[in-house]
Amino acid sequence: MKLILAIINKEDAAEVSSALTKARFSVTKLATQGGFLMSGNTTIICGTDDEKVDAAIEIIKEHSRQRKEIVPSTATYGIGVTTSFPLEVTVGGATIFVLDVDRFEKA
Ligand code: 2BA
Repeated sequence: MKLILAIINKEDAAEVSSALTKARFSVTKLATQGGFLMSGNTTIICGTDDEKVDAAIEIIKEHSRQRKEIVPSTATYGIGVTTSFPLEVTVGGATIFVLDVDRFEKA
């Protein structure tokens, strides 16, 4: 068995989760925050059989869009002047980790 952790944009979360559920995967959604942008994203947890991992990842990819986010950035020059300028960052579609599950029980 494997555990899929997929970090996705919170705007895609409902669509990804319902597509996985429709395909009979069990899903838990966590409200999370990215360390770089410090903005909310969603982490989907999905435990599934090894042979179904690729199908779950396909569904996640299909429903996660890449987005451009603008973040404020600053630069300091030798003369002691600091200016701020917008920096464009490409986020997502999905950042996916697949972990081995040693034991799974429902008590
Ligand atoms: P954030 O940490 O808020 O990062 C948002 C986007 O900012 C990233 O998109 C990447 O394009 C950029 N970025 C992140 N760290 C950076 C840095 N140190 N310098 C320059 N640019 C940086 P994604 O790579 O698509 O990541 C989206 C979200 O997925 C991340 O949100 C984070 O919550 C998570 N994530 C990505 N890689 C991860 C990893 N290796 N471990 C844990 N979480 C990860």
